Amino acid sequence: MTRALITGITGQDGLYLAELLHSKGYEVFGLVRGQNNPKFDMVQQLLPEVKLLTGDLTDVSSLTRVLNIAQPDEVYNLGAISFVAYSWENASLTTDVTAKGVLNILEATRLYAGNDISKVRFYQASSSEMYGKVQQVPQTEETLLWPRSPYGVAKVYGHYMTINYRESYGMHASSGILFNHESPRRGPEFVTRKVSRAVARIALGMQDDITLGNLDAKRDWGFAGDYVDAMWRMLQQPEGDDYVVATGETHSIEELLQVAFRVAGIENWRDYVKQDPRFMRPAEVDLLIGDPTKAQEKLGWTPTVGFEQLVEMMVNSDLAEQSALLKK
Ligand code: NAP
Ligand code: G4F
Repeated sequence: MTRALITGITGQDGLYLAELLHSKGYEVFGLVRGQNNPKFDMVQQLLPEVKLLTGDLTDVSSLTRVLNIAQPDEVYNLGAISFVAYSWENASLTTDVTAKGVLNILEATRLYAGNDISKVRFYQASSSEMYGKVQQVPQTEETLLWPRSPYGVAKVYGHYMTINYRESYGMHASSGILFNHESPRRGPEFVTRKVSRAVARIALGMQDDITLGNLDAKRDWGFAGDYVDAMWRMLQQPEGDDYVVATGETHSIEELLQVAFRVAGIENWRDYVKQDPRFMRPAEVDLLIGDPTKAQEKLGWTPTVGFEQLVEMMVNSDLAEQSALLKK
């Protein structure tokens, strides 16, 4: 039985990845941070077969303990402070977790492997936010990185540290440069879920409008379930490498709003949308669009859910969730 350790198991991707690995017959271990983290019970109820261990990416000794208990063949480092807007307000913490945390888990993994570095394979959750002020359209594995937030800078550190462990120690370490991926499990602070939830509540008469920031930014949005499959495929290759995972399509926040309101039967969406500078960022990433050719050719990976289907899935899920709340 292959054994896997997932950091960030309580997040969107961690849950999908744990389900995928379990369906493939893996023994799955998950790192959960904090004392009495309420998400511990949530994961245990959803995935009772997963073994949860407490630890924190900022605490190397906890990572060493967890690795020794889990004895993984594969380590997926998904844990991070992942909300870009929050990263300006908590830049030092973001650096500790999202940058230095990668070094901590890489080093703990190297020490766990001991004299046999081939004993374990490593995945790092890198991000299209690393492209920031984009220097090439579409973005590839070779595009110059120009991060525009403390989060983006931290991810660049983790990306290069992963490459360094591959090149310095021969570790099977892969960096997935994942573009935005969403699902009904997306945190409500991110724009897609903020929109899908608000649209559902507006359609049900529970809320009057939604207040957002920049509506012009464009993102390459895919479905999280597809993206965790790409992570797994990376670790099944003979060598570690870097891969862009994206749909190759981009859409603005305005288009997101238009489709989301249409799913709920509302055409005059502008009547329900307000803007407020408090949701604007000190520096914006205006346009992200990835070129997934390498992932397609080497991993045999293709996205299965398109933009409109994704938005429909999220709005319908929130309509069901909010209707249930109304009935209570
Ligand atoms: P998410 O839902 O925000 O999950 C982040 C996870 O990190 C949570 O489980 C969180 O635990 C955990 N975490 C936070 N601080 C930690 C710490 N100090 N020690 C250990 N764990 C900690 O993020 P996601 O959307 O699933 O994304 C997964 C990874 O992919 C992240 O690294 C993210 O930066 C990266 N990424 C995401 C996207 C995307 O579009 N979703 C794109 C590119 C890259 P709690 O639940 O306890 O807070
Ligand atoms: O949904 P977002 O907060 O995601 P963002 O900043 O693109 O980051 C996400 O994707 C990255 C991959 O590229 C991940 F690495 C990262 O961890 C995270 O998962 O914002 C998307 C866009 C931005 O341009 C933002 O300015 O939506 C714009 N936006 C406009 N109004 C808003 C809002 N974003 C949020 N969260 N809330 C708003 O009210």
